[in-house]
Amino acid sequence: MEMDLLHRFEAYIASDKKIEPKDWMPDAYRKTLIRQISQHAHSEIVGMLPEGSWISRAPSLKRKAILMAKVQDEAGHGLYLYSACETLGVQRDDTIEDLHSGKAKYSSIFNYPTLNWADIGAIGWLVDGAAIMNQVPLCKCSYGPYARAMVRVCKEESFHQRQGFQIMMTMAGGTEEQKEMAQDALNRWWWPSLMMFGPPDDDSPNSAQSMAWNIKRFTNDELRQKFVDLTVPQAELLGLTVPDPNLRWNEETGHYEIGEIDWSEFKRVISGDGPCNKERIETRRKAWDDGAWVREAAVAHSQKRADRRASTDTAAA
Ligand code: FAQ
Repeated sequence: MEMDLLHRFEAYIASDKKIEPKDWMPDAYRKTLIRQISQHAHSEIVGMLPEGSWISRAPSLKRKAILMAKVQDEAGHGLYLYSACETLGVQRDDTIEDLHSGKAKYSSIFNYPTLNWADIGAIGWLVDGAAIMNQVPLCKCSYGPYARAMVRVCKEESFHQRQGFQIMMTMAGGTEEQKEMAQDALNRWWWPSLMMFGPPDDDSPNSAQSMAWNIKRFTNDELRQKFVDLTVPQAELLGLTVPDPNLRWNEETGHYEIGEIDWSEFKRVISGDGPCNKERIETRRKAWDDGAWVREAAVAHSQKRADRRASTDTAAA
C-alpha cells in the first residue's frame, strides 16, 4: 500500500503535478517543507524589523506611506506562509516557539542593522531583489499551497524592489553627501545579500533532495549568479561601485565573476552571533508576549459565537 502511494507521489513529481495537503507524501518531504516554509515565514516577520524602525524617520510623508505599505506587505507574506505551513499539519504556535527558542532559523540578512535612510533603499533594491530571484522559481514548487502563496508574494516583492531602486536613484543622483550614503549602504549590504542565497552548492546539505522533489528549481549558486548578473549593471546605472575588487565580466561564460564570499561570517550570523540576532529575537518575543491578550480575546470571541450558535440550534430543534 505504502509502495503504491510512494509511486503515485513520485509520478506526480515527475510529471510536475502539484502535491496538495490531502495527498500522501513521504515524511521527509513534509519535514523539508515545514522547515523551509516556516523559516521563510519567520524571515518575513523578522524582516519587518530593520525597516519598521525607519517608518517614523522617513524623509517625507510620501516615503513614510510607501514604507508602511511595504512593511505591512511583509506581515501579509508571513501570514500566507504560516498558513501554507499549517496545511502540512503543524501548529503555527509551535513554529513560532521554534523561532523564539532559536531552533528555527530565519534569513541571515535581517541580522544586520539599518543605520540610515539609504539602507532602506539598499534593502528594497538588493534584499527584495535577491528575494524575488529566489522566490520566482518557488512559484513552480511542487507543493501547491507554497507555490500559490509565492505568486502574490512575488508581485509584491517586485513593487518593493522598484521602490528601493527608486530611493537609490534619488540618493545617487542627489548631493555629494547623499551619493556617499548610497555608496556606503551598497558597501554594507552587498555581501550579506549574496549570502541570502545560502551556502555554496557543495556545502548545501538540503539542495540535492529539494531539487529532486522540485521544491528548489535552481541551486543556491545558480540563483546567486543570476542575481549578480542582473544587479551589477543596475549598480553601474546608479553610478555606484560594487564593493568587490575581484568583480569582472567573463566574456566567454557571459557571466560576472565575483571575489570570495566570507562564509565564516555567514556561519557566525546563522548560528546566532550576527550584529543584531539577540535584539531581533528579543523584539519578536516581546511582541508575542505583548500580543497574548489579543490572541486570548480572539479565542474567547470565537468560543462565544460557537456557544451562541449551538444554543440557537438547540432552541430551533
Ligand atoms: N539565512 O542546505 P541549504 C525576504 C540555512 S524572504 C539563514 O542550502 P536550503 C523578503 C538553511 O536553512 C528571505 N539560514 O538549505 C523580505 C539550512 O539550515 P537548516 C528568506 C540559511 O533550505 C525582503 C542550512 O543553512 N527567503 O527576504 C540561509 O536548501 C525585505 C544549509 O543550507 C526564503 O526563506 C540564510 N541566508 O536552502 C522581507 C526563501 N541560507 O534549515 C523583508 C525560501 C541557508 O537545515 C524585507 N527558502 N540557510 O537548519 C529557500 O529558498 C531555501 O531555504 C534557502 C536555503 C535557499 C534559503
